[in-house]
Order: sequence, then structure tokens, then C-alpha cells
Amino acid sequence: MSEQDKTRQTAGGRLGGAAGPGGAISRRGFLRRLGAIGAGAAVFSTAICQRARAQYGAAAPDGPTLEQLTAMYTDMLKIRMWETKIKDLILGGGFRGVAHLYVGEEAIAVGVCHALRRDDYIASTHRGHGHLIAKGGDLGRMLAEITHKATGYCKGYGGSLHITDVSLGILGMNGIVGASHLFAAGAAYGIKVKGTDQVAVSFGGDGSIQGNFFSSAANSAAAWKLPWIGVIENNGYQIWVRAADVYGIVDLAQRAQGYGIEGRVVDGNDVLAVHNVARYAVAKARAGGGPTIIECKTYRWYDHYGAGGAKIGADGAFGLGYRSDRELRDWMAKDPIPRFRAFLVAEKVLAEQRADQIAAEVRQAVEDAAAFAKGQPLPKPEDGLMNVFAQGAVALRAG
Ligand SMILES: Cc1ncc(C[n+]2csc(CCOP(=O)(O)OP(=O)(O)O)c2C)c(N)n1
Repeated sequence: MSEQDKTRQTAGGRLGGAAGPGGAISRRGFLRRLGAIGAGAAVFSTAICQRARAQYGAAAPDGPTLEQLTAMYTDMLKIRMWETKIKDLILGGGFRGVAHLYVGEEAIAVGVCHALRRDDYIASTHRGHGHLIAKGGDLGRMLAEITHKATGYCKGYGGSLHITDVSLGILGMNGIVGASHLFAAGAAYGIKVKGTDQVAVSFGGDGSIQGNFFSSAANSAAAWKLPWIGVIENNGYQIWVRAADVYGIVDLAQRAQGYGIEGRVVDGNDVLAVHNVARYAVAKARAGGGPTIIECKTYRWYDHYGAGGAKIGADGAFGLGYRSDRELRDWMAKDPIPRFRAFLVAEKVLAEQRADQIAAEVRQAVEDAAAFAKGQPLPKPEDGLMNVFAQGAVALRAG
């Protein structure tokens, strides 16, 4: 038995003291923590354990290591601070194009992507910066891309909506609502044909399950037992339309049943709850158990999109009237980041001082990314056709 295992056994789920960096959070500790978050009391009880099992099913017996927990916290901060920088650029008026901000939903991207390997695939949405950062996307190249610089991910031609890094398994952001599901199901079909144990995950909003893309993806994944995981980020709105006004069901994961797929509903503002159910779905898919659909309940803090030059209260900025301040404030009080930090500190995974230090390091990394992007050149107009056709397929003509 390793020292780490011994610590886990003797600590009986308590992460403090004996468990050092690299140690693992025990299942008991994890389940106790689910209760602590839910009931506001750090008391482990069999009832909590049973409820958690009922909710999350056959989750992996061991939770994430302390290093993984710290990395998850770091990535949540990266998403929050990087996107806050974009928001500031938008409101500052110096931003060209549009960006759909993910602030408030960080726990989903991080909970899911930290259950994946580098060679697993994700297919993302218009609101995808968070997914990309959680899968390892480079903050500087992403910022260069969304400010249309030549060294950005798409050489400055794609902007926010098309950032892709196949070397990290990122099949791209996508402005076509629902298409992500089809991309990932296609990748999952490829995995099945190749016979590897990779998985493919699609993210999509509550609006993404309305159409043919989702239906084709889910139906094919069920029929062929593909290693596909469809993550529905239910933030309650499709632009200004309330999900509650256009669905006859409350839990969108119920749709899974109609395809013969297992559906799960999880608190999308609880990174460990998301992570636990994602780990379960990934392990199942790797073992040939087929697809899972996971609905994560969450909320986006900012309006549907931000556009350069827009003013507060106008379309393309923040503070429109389609939702109440009260609703927004209630959800902001459920901010997934302080919630996770409080857990990490209470469980002695991080000291307050170390948590502050991580925040300072991330803030600096975002400033460095912004300085990098600012200093990069714009694409040359004469290079415009270079990335349109396969090289040599169409001869370039002068004049
Ligand atoms: C196929 C398609 N139909 C319509 C649109 C216009 N559109 C852009 S975002 C959006 C709403 C998406 O809502 P949801 O899927 O819930 O994601 P969220 O923006 O809430 O993250 C719509 C209808 C589109 N981009 N693609």
C-alpha cells in the first residue's frame, strides 16, 4: 500500500493534516463534502452518502488528487479572469466583433474537462472560451485570435467563434447552435472505428437540443454505443428566451430516455458534482458502455453576447431588461468559484494564503496574455486567400 493510500485510509476522508500535495480526496471525504455544501454543515452521514450514490451512481471510487483539485481551482480562475479581461475590452470600446462570455458557468467546463485526457475530444459552442481554457488552450493565442491578430489560433481570421486546437483534442468553437453535438458524435464514431479508448464530449446550451443536430448525434450514439457524452449547459436562456417558456419539461436530461441513453442532472455550479458525474460517464464510455447525456443547471452572468462599442443596457452589452436584477443577484450568490475555494480551504487542500497566491498568478498570466496579444501584428491582407483553399488548388492571380 502506498503512503498516499495509507493516508487516505487513516484520514478517513479528512483531507487536512496528513494528506500532502499529490494525495487524493477520499470517496468518504468527497461524499461528506457533498453534504457540507448542500446542508451547510460538515457532517458525514449515511443518508448523505446514500443520496450522493443515488444521484451520481457508480462514480469512480477515488476522487481527484489534491494537485488535481488545485488545478481545477486554477482553471476556474483562468476562465473568470480571462473573460473579465474580454468584458473590459468590450466595454472599453476597443474590441472588434462579438464574444459570448461564459462567466458564471466555469464549473462545468472545468468539471468535465478535468475528467478527460489530452487525446479525448471536445466540440464547443459560441460560448466556448471556458471549454478551451479548461482543455489546455493557450491564453495568449486565444486572446490574439479574438482580437484578430496574425499569431492567433486561426491566424486572426476566425475571431472568438472558431478557435480550434486539434493537438489538444479541441475540435473547435462553433457558431451553429447544436452542431457541436454532431461534431463530437462524429468523432466518437471515428474512435469506435479506430478501436481506441478515447471519448468525445460535446457542450451545448439548453437551446442546442432543439434541432436535428442533437437528435442525429444522440440517436446515432445510442444505436452504435458510441463513446459520446453530450453536456447540456442549461443556463435558463436562449438569447432572451426563457428555457422554461419553450420546454414542456424542467429537466432537459429527460430527453435522453427517448433515445435510449442514460441522462443525468447535476448542479452546474458545483465543480466537484460535475466532475464526479463526468468521471462516471467517461469511465463508462471508455469501457464500451456507450453514451451519457449530462444536464448541468447554471446561469450566465452577462448578456447573451458582448459587442465592441456597445453601452451598458444596450443590445451587445450588459444589463438588458429581459431578466430581473434579483434573479441575477441570486445566481451570483451561487458563484461556483468562491464556493469551491471555501471547500478547498475548509478541507485544508489550500491555505487562504496559497489560494490568494494562485489568484495573483492567474491575474498575472492573463495580463501577460493581454500584453502578448496587444503586441502581435494584424494579418497581411495579401495573405487572405492562403487559408481558404488547399495550397496549390487555386492559383493566386495578381489584380
Ligand atoms: C442553427 C442556429 N440557429 C440559430 C442561431 C442563432 N443563435 C445564436 S446563439 C442562440 C441561442 C443559443 O442558446 P443556448 O443553446 O441555450 O446557448 P447559450 O447561448 O445560452 O449558451 C441562437 C438561437 C444559430 N447561431 N444557429
